[in-house]
Amino acid sequence: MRTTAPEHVRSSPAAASDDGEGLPVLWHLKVSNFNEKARWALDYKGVPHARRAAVPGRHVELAKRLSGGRTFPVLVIEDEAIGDSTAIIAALEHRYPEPPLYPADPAARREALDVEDFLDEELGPQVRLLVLCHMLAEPTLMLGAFVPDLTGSRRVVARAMFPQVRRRVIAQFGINDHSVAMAFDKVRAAGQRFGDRLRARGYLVGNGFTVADLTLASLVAPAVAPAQFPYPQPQRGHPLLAPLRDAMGESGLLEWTRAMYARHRGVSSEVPAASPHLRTRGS
Ligand SMILES: N[C@@H](CCC(=O)N[C@@H](CS)C(=O)NCC(=O)O)C(=O)O
Repeated sequence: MRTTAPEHVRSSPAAASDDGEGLPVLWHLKVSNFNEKARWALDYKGVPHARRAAVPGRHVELAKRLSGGRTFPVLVIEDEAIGDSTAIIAALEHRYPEPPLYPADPAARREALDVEDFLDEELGPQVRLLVLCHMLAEPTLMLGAFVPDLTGSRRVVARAMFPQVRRRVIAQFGINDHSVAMAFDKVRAAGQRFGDRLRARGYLVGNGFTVADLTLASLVAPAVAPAQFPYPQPQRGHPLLAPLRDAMGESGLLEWTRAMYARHRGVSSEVPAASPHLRTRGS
C-alpha cells in the first residue's frame, strides 16, 4: 500500500523503548516475503536495529497491539509503529537517505513507487499462496521454513498437529485449483511485464538498484530461495517447488533474483540481542 496508510502507523512510545537502547525494532516473520522486503531495506541502508521474530499466525495479535493493523512486518522507530513494508521503506528513506532506494529523478521515482505498489498487490500475495500450496504436502519442509526455531518437544507437537494446521492454512489462504491457477497466471504475467526490461537493462527503473528491484526480488525470494536469504530455506532446490521455479525461470526472474541477492543483499545490520548494545535496563 502507499505510504499514506495512517491506519498502519501508530504512535507507540511503549514499544519504541522495547530494545532498551532506542534502536529501531523490526517485528517480523523469518520466512515471509513482505518481511524480507523490510529487512533488506534496513540492511541495505545499514540501519542498526533489533529484530523480534514471531511464529506465523500468532503474530496477528502482536501486530494489532503494535500498529493497529494485523500484518507483519512492523517497524517501531522513535515513537511510531509502522505496519506496512512500503510505509517502512518510505520512513527509512526519509530518516536514512543514503544509500537511496528511491531514484532522485521525480519521474523515475514515481515509476519505482508505482512498480512497488503493483508488485505488493499483484505478485507478493500470489507468490506466498503458491509457496504455501507447494510446501503443504511436506510437513518437514513447511515447519523448517515457517518455524525454523522450533525444536525438541515443541517440534514433535507441531508435527503431530500438522494435519490441522494444513487444513487451517488451506482455508485461510483460499488455496484451491482456481486460486492456484490464477496465482500462476499472475506470476507469469509479472514475468512477461518485466522480463524484457530486466534482460535488457538488469534493473526495473533506470540503470541502478531501486526500491522496485528490492521489492521484486524479496517478494519472490521464498520461491527462489537465494543463497543470501538470511534465514533457513529448506525449500531451496526442493522438487516440490519445481513448477514454481519453472514458471519464474521462463521470464528470467529466477536468475535475475539470484543475481540481485548476490549483488545487493549485503550484510545484516541487525544488532543481536546478546550484544552489549542491547543491555536491558538495570543490567
Ligand atoms: N501490505 C503489507 C502486507 C504484509 C503481509 O501481508 N504480511 C503477512 C505476512 S507475509 C501477514 O502478516 N498476514 C497476516 C494477516 O493478513 O492476517 C506490507 O506490505 O507490509
